[in-house]
Amino acid sequence: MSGTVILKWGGGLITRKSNLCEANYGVIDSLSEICRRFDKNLVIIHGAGSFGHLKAKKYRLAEGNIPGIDQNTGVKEVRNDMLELNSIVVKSLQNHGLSVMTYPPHKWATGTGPNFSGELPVHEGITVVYGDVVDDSEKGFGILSGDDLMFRYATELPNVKRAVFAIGGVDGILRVPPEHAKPEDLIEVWSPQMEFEGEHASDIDVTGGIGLKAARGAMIAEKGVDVLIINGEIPERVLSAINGQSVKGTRIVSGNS
Ligand code: IP8
Repeated sequence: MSGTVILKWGGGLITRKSNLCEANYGVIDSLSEICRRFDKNLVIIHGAGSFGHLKAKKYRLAEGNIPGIDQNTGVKEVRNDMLELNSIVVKSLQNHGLSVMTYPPHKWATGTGPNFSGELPVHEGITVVYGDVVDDSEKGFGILSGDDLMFRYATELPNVKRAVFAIGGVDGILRVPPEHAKPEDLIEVWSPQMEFEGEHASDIDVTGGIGLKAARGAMIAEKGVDVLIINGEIPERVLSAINGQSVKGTRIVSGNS
């Protein structure tokens, strides 16, 4: 097994985003089946979807500690809900016969954004980490997005073959919001100079939606790693993408290419 692929399972893909703590078991199992058919090391970074964003929003956790508001319950609940989603993901991978180790970020990472602190844990086989509520020396706590973990794993592990963001509901980055998009609105190659009207469900999401994926994708591409955003609801696309075969989706190139 030479090389590692870094794969995001988007929160909107593996959960039903507007229903609190509802996992999409069918999608999770189909992604696990794809991982079973893959012969390199994998780092899977899963998002939060309805196990993280709804309560994080309610308790304003992305803003850190707000004097006068009791956010402790929120921090505990979201950490527990994320552990539950994580265990659904890990069990599904294990049921497919895979060797998996998971490392909850609130136990090893501090700070938010791409420069968070902490040594990236890795397992020979499948490593699983996820977007989480982490401690922060200035704000008390904050939300570390899986997209920031993608950046660090893709650029700091040795011999990374590519980084793939598998998302729900769309084929990649679209020129217009998904509800207005036609097939020709898929941007096949995106660089940071290009504008798009990506949807960011800010009523639900406390991190950055597709815009954050595009931004972190460009930072990864800048370091010479191939980056793709694809529709994770179509399992064969995920397999082609992680194998480096041509696939429908958006390839991200750095601003310098
Ligand atoms: O869905 C967010 O992670 P993301 C983590 O990868 C929480 O941005 C707890 C909302």
